[in-house]
Amino acid sequence: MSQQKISLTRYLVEQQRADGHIPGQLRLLLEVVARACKRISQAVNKGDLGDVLGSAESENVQGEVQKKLDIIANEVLIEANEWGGHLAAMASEEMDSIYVVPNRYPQGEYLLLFDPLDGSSNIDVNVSIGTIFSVLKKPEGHPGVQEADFLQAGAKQVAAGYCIYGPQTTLVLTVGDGVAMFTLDREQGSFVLTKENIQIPADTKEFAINMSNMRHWDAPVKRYIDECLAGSEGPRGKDFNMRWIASMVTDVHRILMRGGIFLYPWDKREPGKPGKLRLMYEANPMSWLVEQAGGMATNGRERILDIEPGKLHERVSVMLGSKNEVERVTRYHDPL
Ligand code: P6P
Repeated sequence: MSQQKISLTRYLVEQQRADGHIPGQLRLLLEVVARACKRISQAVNKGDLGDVLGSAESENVQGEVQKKLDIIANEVLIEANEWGGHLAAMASEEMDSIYVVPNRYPQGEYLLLFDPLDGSSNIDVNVSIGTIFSVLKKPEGHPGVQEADFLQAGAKQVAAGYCIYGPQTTLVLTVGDGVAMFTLDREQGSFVLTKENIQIPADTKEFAINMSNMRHWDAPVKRYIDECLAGSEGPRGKDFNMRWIASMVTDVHRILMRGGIFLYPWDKREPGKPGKLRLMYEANPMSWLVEQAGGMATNGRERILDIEPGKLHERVSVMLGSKNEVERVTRYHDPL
């Protein structure tokens, strides 16, 4: 008999049953996010056949030109999540401030943060992109919700994941009990468990970094990459391969599937910024997934999940993936 397909709902119910690992409201939240990702996948897959490509002629809080699909994905996530009663508020890369659930709906105990469509520079050239999401609990002890309630270290997340819109539409998720992957079965219209307990190999021969920024890097990152480039004749004694898709969700997915190290370090192009990537809804969810899969994630000096955020759209330097490689590049930043 063919192996029984386990749906996302069944997986979450069984996790919930296992000593109440997932409270009912969190399970509902994750199912709603998954349904929203299915809708985003449909919009992404339209391409030129739908009025979804190209620029929206607007900028987001980061000062980046928004693609039409950035805005569509953001709206899909807001509309899907605002009425269910599981959320108090949402935060998005595409919105300057938090979105508080309107009074016409019940407010819940969770906070949802997301990059609705990461890697959007790839949309118009048909390269994989994705949605990244992070879930926190709203702090107790005061009525209502404000931006400060979101400013929690990544170690406080209760769920994190992404959905990658590529050759397959795949949802990757952790609730603190390992990393599971669900592939969208378009005939059934549901996500089906296809991998669980994903583990990142501790060693790798593959690094991901935007090499065009090399002259702007700090010395420890330059040393690490130079040693990789020196290959088997150099101090590492082995040859390395390089990948850079310019879509964090896709580069991280590859690392979860076969190992590797992803780096987007601080560089001197904008010395006042700690890095390009955002802490709350890119680095934190990806770092938790990587740690749950046996990998490591630092900003070169400290564990990303320990960073106490000062503002919602805070940026951070990111080095994550195969544990032994991240340990090495982190050690180069702080020689004993
Ligand atoms: P660059 C996409 O815009 C993103 O935020 C990440 O998904 C990706 O890793 C990075 O920026 C790519 O940046 O400077 O190489 O275009």
